Amino acid sequence: MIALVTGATSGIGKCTAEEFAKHNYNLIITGRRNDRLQEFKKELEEKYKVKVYTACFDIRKLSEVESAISNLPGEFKAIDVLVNNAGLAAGLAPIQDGNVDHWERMIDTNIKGLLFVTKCVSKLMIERKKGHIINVGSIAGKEAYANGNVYCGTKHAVDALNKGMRIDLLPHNIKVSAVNPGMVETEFSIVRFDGDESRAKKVYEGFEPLRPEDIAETIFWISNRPAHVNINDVIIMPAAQANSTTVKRNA
Ligand code: NDP
Ligand code: 8X3
Repeated sequence: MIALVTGATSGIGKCTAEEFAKHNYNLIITGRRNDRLQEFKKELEEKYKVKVYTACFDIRKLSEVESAISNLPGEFKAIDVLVNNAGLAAGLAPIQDGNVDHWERMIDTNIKGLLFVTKCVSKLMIERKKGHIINVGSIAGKEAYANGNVYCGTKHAVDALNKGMRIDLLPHNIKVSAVNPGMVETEFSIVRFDGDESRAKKVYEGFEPLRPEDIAETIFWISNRPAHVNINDVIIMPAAQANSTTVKRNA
């Protein structure tokens, strides 16, 4: 079995790749930071004795996505599971003060990047009449929160695309599912706040956030249901987080 995980250099994607490796899947790991990909490949191959192919590309660039997928070695073209995980938030500001570069980065990555990868990989799945696409959405794709405007918009788009893909790929025997997490402590907030680690740390202070492993286990569980079962959509939150903005923090 082969799983392709986008954004496997950090956080949820990295843990998801490891979860599949633990269960003996061969892996295609992707991201823009090649040093991390090479190091992770070595670690997975040594620890789990699986085959790992690295594909370093920017999901925002259609030509890079097309060439990465068409250049996959033959044995890695038989992708059973695609995890559309790569994504980011950039900034947190009221709409009128929004930074247009931030908006473009989020729209290009979270929506267009996910679409580019899906278009290329679904064609391979259609040829084999089997496959499973698991989209990483967010609680931000279910509700909007103050200053989250464009990030929430991109994740609402993922929610709609998840439903649309499921319909279009149904005749081809391809399952489509989504996982929508609440707050998970990864590099997400460091990226959102442009490298400001102390601001990022505050996001997760005073309560126990989800760990990337929690999401990885859920993704693997979704991928591993019996053939006649599909998990359409999962919302997974820290026990201390009721919705996007209601968090029970210690005083
Ligand atoms: P991280 O910042 O830890 O990981 C993000 C991953 O996405 C990295 O591997 C990064 O790799 C990759 N990525 C980002 N942009 C690109 C790009 N243009 N091309 C290729 N890869 C890219 O964050 P998380 O693990 O938290 O985020 C993973 C997903 O989970 C995202 O879609 C996020 O929106 C979603 N999510 C996160 C939540 C959280 O609270 N953390 C909650 C809900 C959803 P590289 O930089 O090497 O390219
Ligand atoms: C990330 C969840 O609420 O921190 O998708 O933006 S949130």
